[in-house]
Amino acid sequence: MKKILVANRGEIALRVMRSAREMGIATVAVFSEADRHAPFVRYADEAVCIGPAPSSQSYLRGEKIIEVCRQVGADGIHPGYGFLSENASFARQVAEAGIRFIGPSPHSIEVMGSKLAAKAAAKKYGIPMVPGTDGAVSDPEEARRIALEVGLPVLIKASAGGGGKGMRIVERIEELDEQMARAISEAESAFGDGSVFIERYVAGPRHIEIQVLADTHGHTLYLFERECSIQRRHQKVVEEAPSAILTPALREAMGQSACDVARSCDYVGAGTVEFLVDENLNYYFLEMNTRLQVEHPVTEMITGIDLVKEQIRIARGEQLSFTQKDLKINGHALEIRVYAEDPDNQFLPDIGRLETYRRPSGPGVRVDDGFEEGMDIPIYYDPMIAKLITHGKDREEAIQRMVRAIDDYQVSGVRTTLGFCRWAIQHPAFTGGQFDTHFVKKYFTPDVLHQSAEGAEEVAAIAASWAWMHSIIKATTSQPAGATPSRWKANRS
Ligand code: MV4
Repeated sequence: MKKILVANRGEIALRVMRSAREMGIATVAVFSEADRHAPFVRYADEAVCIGPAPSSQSYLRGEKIIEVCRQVGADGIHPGYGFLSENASFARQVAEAGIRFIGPSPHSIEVMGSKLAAKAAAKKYGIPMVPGTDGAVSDPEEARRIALEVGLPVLIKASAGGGGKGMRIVERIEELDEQMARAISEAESAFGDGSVFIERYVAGPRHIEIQVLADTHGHTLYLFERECSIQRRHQKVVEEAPSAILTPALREAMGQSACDVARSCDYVGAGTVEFLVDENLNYYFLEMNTRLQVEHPVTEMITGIDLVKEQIRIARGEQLSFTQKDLKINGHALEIRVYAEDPDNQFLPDIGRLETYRRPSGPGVRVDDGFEEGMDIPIYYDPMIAKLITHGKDREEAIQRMVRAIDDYQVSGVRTTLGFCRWAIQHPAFTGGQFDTHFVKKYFTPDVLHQSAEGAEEVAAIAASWAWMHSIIKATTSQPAGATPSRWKANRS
């Protein structure tokens, strides 16, 4: 592979190109009109505009992207995450055009894209799964029998869903018929596939996922876990590796299960197997994501492995250069997602211009971002500004380092989730490792961001400066210049 086209934008496009460049591989960016001045476009060796801002007219145009590959002579495509990354027919078209798709086969994407097909494949390997139906359910009598057998509450899930889309909880048996009918019609209109299945509802679970790598020579191994329980409406907020609750034995069992899930669909490349873990440390297979994930950096920090380079090596047909025994966990890593969202206003996107944008740095701090000071955050895409990652010798150091890095981050012009993340990682439930997927729902209200000791100090300082300004205004009846407190400070807590 001599030239890779990155079919994505923002931080992940930049992150992929950096690894390609270190391997002596040329890079090609494709970009929309909204991203003309983005860092990833400038960083690439070549860049081609593929259409207007909306994704449907740019980043989702598979045929156009393959045509660009032909024009520039690219022999590989890295899809990043989102957009075309889990589109089996795109992966197939790429292969048919004689270009390497840096990812798994269309078959693997298809199997894992259907939750029912994924469960059927995993079942053959004896992977632990939540009790429930094996296949799609549409008959109300059968649904009733299963619900009573596994025990209420149950969850109705769409086979074509994922990431929480199309899920319905049923607490009482009288609600089952109606919820089934709704789930089926919703799945039909959202995914064009009305297949749903039923599982017992696991209350208060942790969401732990395992990173796997598989080469084309039959080697499959796991790069430990990522704890992703701190999420808000299925959007991850904080990710960490390793998880504070796994024992070495459980880690190994889950790792083996994850490798078996990968084998069950003949997986090749980097993938992630998601599990639920209940309060008794039972684990259950949920789904497999057949792409590089947003939170992959925490795995890179604790293993020292560059996952993008491994993806590229695997796509070139090389053998993995290490074995399971070679892999060790080194220290602890945290990632927070910095979104241009307003925690005071139901996390609505707060798009606008990054008036001030200064990254933290120093020992153990990594920032994966795709913006620069003065840039506008486009309304067309996900409002993630950056991923802030810290690494330390242990969990406590990683957390302290993250607090420091958040405090060193200077952003103004848009509201961000920095203060929200700062609150989350300092919460006693988080520092004590006692949390589940309901953490944000349980503990967060906007006022928690306005009552910290430091916040109180800032309010006092601002009040004092106002009093001082007033005394000047009274004395001189003229406006003082430059006395407005900087907005990044105001945004911080
Ligand atoms: C569940 C569950 C409880 N019991 N399945 C949500 C995303 C999708 N991957 C599966 N999800 C869940 N499946 C059973 N049988 C709870 C969730 C769930 C969840 C899972 C992972 C991370 C966050 C979550 C938030 C709410 C619900």
